[in-house]
Amino acid sequence: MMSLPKAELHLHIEGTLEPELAFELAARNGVTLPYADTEELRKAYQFEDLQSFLNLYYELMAVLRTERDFEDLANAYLARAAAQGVRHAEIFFDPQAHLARGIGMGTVVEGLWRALGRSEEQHGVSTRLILCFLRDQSAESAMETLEAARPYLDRIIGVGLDSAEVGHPPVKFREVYEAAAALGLRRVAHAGEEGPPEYITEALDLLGVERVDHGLRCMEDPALVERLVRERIPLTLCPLSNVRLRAVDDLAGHPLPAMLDAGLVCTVNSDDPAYFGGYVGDNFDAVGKTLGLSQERLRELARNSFVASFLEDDEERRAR
Ligand code: ES4
Ligand code: ZN
Repeated sequence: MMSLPKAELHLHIEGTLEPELAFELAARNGVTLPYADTEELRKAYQFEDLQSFLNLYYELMAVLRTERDFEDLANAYLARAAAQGVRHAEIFFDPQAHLARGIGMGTVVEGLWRALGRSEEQHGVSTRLILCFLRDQSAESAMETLEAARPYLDRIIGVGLDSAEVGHPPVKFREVYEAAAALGLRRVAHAGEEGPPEYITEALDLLGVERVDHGLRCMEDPALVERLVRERIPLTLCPLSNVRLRAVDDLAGHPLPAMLDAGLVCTVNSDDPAYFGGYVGDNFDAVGKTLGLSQERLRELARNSFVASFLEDDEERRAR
């Protein structure tokens, strides 16, 4: 399923930082990592839950310092994505994690843009950027971040919400999502990864999201499933992420087949591929093999990824 044309809609660019590149950037920037080498670092990729992953994810960001670093990061992702059949990528980034380290919004966006701006030509992958707010930081900090992004909004299609979910319900970010909507930004949010189904409902009703990232736990609430089907709200699922962060016991027990049978608009994505053992084609292969999905089902997932994207109809036709 590597060659099947697909769009990737749930991808954290900081989560594409492979150990080799992390060490290369550390050396280039004079940053010391608390791991001897890539092998020792890889051994730290055993996660208990979302938070244990986030701790390492934020720690390794220390190596990302210059525009060139962000460019190299994005370029490496786009090359790997292209090799797995990705034709279009809507890419999350976490500016607050960089602003907190003294790295400006301009460094992050301009750096990513150096790679994204030539991606269609170089890799055959069209791109969009989605700015994510860290939900475990304050609503005020999110509003300041949106303000800091104002000069770059021509390069940002929408906003998202990520990081530690439980205890940080969508309602906390109602005002900043209203402000984002007033600026013409599209809206998505992580909900129902570790958090309860109520967070999915809140993200729809209070934040006005058009897509739900993960949304896995909707399956606990049949009325919510019915609503998501009726309103054709796409879910951006990340099967290998769910296994590694223990949102499911194992891949064989992943609810994706039941979700497709229920009529949900599901897409398959990689989330943080450097950490979770696979890029998006690997996720397709894994669900195809382990969940026994038919070719028709896999094609449906790929088709959904374009329908659920923020591409205009004519761009969508050209991409798939
Ligand atoms: C994330 Cl898997 C996941 N969930 C929530 N926030 C995140 N940030 C990066 N990866
Ligand atoms: Zn995610």
